[in-house]
Amino acid sequence: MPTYKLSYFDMDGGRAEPVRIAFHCAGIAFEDERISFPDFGKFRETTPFNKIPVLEIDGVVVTQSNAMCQYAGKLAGLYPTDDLQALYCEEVLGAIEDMSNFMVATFGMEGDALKAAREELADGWFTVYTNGISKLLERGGGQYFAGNQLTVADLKVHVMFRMIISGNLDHIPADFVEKLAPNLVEHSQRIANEPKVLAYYAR
Ligand SMILES: N[C@@H](CCC(=O)N[C@@H](CS)C(=O)NCC(=O)O)C(=O)O
Repeated sequence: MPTYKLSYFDMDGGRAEPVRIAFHCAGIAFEDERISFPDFGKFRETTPFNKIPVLEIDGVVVTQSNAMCQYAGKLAGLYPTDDLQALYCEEVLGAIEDMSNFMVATFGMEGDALKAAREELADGWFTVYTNGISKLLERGGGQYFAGNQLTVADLKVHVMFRMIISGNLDHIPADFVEKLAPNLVEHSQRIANEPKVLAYYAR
């Protein structure tokens, strides 16, 4: 069994969280290195693209959270074996990456500039992507995004949308998702109550 070390911010969310959950579901022990925000400046210089997460497998560093999702998802049985369903799964992972990038562009802003940027985000790209991801859930049958099973796509969507639904993203109304896509609110609650997800957070 290889040794795994996953390095990311010290938060139960973001790009590494679906990978952590998938490793846990696979029953794979990994070093869950949590980087504090003050330490990130130095740590990033040690990474290939100055970004996290990074995953070390037997000491060899790999990057790109969606690739990690696919890898850990396959080990955990949380990735479709059918090629078309795998394509659907990847599509969702990529769409959430796009959303992350739109959101991160507003980080570091303050005051009126933050308010204006977040309102533009809510009216613009977040509306487009929330509607689009809602339709992808319908395409999947309404319960899961791909293969009629829990996959890393559900985990990645859940991690993103539970944050938006929580209302903790300043200037994005807590009912933003409910108004546009109630099926994504139901999905988020359902994924939070999946036995595998409950077991991860109860660990
Ligand atoms: N495509 C990369 C993006 C990684 C990424 O942007 N990570 C953020 C944290 S979630 C980061 O390290 N940002 C630092 C920066 O852009 O300066 C992936 O999916 O892993």
